[in-house]
Amino acid sequence: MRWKRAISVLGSTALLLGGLAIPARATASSPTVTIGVGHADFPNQNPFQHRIFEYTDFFSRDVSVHAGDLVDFQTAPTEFHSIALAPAVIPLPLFLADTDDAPAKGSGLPKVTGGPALPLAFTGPTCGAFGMPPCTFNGSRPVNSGSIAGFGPNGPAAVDWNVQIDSGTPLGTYHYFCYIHPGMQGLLHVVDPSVSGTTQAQISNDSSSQFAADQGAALALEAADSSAGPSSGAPGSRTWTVHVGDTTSGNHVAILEMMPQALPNTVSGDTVDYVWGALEPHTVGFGPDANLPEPFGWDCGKSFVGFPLQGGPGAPPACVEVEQGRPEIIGDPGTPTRGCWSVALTE
Ligand SMILES: [Cu+2]
Repeated sequence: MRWKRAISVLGSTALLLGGLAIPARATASSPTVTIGVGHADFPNQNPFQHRIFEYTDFFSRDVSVHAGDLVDFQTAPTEFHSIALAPAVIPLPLFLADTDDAPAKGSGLPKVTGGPALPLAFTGPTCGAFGMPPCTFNGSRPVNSGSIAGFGPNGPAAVDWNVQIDSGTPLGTYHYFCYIHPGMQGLLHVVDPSVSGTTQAQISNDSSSQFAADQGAALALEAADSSAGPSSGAPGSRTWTVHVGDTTSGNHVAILEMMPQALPNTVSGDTVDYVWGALEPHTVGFGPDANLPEPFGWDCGKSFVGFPLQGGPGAPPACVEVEQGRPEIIGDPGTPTRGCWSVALTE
């Protein structure tokens, strides 16, 4: 028995948006500070080993600047996020429960349909990116990056998004966050000129500690999820558990991996429970890959128009259903936001 893929919305949207990726260096003027968006961890980000740690975290999470400063939110290579700086966190969901289709097979839970944050995840930057003037934040209105993928013209690269803190911005605490990853948040304090801002060295220090903690939590969770044995009972009556990705308790690392990656000791009659972790939608399919539907696409009622893996979703087809005022994007088939799906093994 084998399973071929667990495709996260992030991994697949990063692929979809590869063509929109923007070159790495964004501005002629130097940023006052650079805040990391996600983190490179190449030993644990290896698609050929079918395991990717996605760092849904800012490095660092608490930074002080002055009005007039330029802040560079720098997305790490291969990471994919949609970030904003705003007076308060805006909790827009990326997915909603699909209310007009039958529940997902296996889990019996609702399928998912695109939520109001999804367009942000598919729309490129309009300011602050390479070749564009910085976005301007004045303390009263949010500024959005749109989708930023950590890819340059020649492959994975750090990608900048620059925000000018307007000279008239009131002193106070503001929020940077990701529309895709609810746990990914930080505080930007605009402080009086008589008070020091955070130095880049301090940000690096804080980031090192955060990264060590995030990575440690992810490695521990991966080990725990990969080590579960079967339920008790005779071979042929046991239940095995496979984690379809997982998210660390602080929501700062999403593990994109089937855990364990292999179940060599299953026999006919055993059952495998596929358990979805929090916050990351995935699909489970049984290969070969060429026989599997695309993981995301347009819902046309009785049919499904999958997104191509490159070039983005494009315009919705004429057949698309409209749900809550939006063309319905759906994870297919049987993709719950979380839950459990059981497969009985037979010969
Ligand atoms: Cu994110």
